[in-house]
Amino acid sequence: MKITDAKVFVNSPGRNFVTLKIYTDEGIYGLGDATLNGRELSVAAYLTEHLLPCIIGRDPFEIEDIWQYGYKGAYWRRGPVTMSAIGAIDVALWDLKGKALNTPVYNLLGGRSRNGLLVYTHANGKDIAETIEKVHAEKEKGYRAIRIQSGVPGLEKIYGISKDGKAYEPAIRGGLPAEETWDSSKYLNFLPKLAEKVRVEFGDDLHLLHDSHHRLTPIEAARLGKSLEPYHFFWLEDTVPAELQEGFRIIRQHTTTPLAVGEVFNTIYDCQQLITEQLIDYIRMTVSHGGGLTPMKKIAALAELYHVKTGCHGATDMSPICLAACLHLGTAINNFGIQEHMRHNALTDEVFPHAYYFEDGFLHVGDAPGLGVDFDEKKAEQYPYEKAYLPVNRLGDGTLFSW
Ligand code: CS2
Ligand code: MG
Repeated sequence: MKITDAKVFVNSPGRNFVTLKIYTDEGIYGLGDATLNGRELSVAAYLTEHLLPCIIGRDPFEIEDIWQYGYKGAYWRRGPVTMSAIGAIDVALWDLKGKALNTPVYNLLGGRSRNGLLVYTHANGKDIAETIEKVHAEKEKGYRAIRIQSGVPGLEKIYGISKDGKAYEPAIRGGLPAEETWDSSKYLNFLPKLAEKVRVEFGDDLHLLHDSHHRLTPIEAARLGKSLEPYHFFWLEDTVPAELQEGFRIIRQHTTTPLAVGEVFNTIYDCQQLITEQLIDYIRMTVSHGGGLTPMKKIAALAELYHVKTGCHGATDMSPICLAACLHLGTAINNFGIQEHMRHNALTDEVFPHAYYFEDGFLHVGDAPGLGVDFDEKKAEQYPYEKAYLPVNRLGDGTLFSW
């Protein structure tokens, strides 16, 4: 079998997505997700201008070699744009191979290790009362694990909370990045109050998660982790930007609250120390931004040696192709932890019909050959791409801060 063509589709069925389709001389095609929220056109260009010409004529079964070619062949390595481009090709080739062999991708990764994958969804409220309402609503849908985010008194806009009551979508269309403000002390004083109220309302069995979205120092994260211990969170996510991996030693020294990090990582080098020093409990890297299934199965294998489980990022700014790839990985590996399931809207699901399904708090990957996702090009092209920026964040005195 030979790769005969490859096309990149940039459009906006529900939100901006970049989709890669790789064609072969046997009529089978593979799909990859090349979406990088706020930087979509960079990945599209990296694919069309640089990588895709190099794979035409290649045998699509040579997945490892094609991955190494993408990673080492450019001389310049790593980074979210590069790794999302390589990841899209990699996932498309796994999809292709599964279809050619008429088997689901998880069978190519070691076979089924579990029936369903525990998932968590989001409950975002402008205040504690609304957050509790949203938790009730998500629990009603069958979720056993729910991420809670709330407005913080005194902070006008904050990550995770949409103003208009719709599902939270951080990428804002038109114009330049919106500016949000932050105050860590208000946040640190408030969060334990939210946690206590939610735990009292829902009891001990519901898994609670929270995302600090890269905004704390290690000692602030240590304080927050300690303050949440009475409410036994499933995890506290992205407490500290993790370029300084050893910074997590400070958090670890002070708290038993489990730590998750890594949705902005794109290679094993971003998390090697965090894993081998057991500074985290869950690695949040997702398949599309992490360079594809080829590296992600290696990262999961390393993590398994150090009691670290997977907790793949699965927000709506990754397409159903990426979510399906995470589900196939999570179905096969032993150290699966939990999968984020921020449900796509109906239009996105229409353009990306898929075999996976939600039932009673778990996502089931289905048994379709390949990834079990398709892409309706005709319908997608009715929704043209419109540039959208993620917000930027400033402290009250104007200091530029992590968003
Ligand atoms: C968040 C994401 O889902 C999460 O854990 O961190 O929603 C993140 O803000 C977006 O993926 C950014 O594009
Ligand atoms: Mg996050």
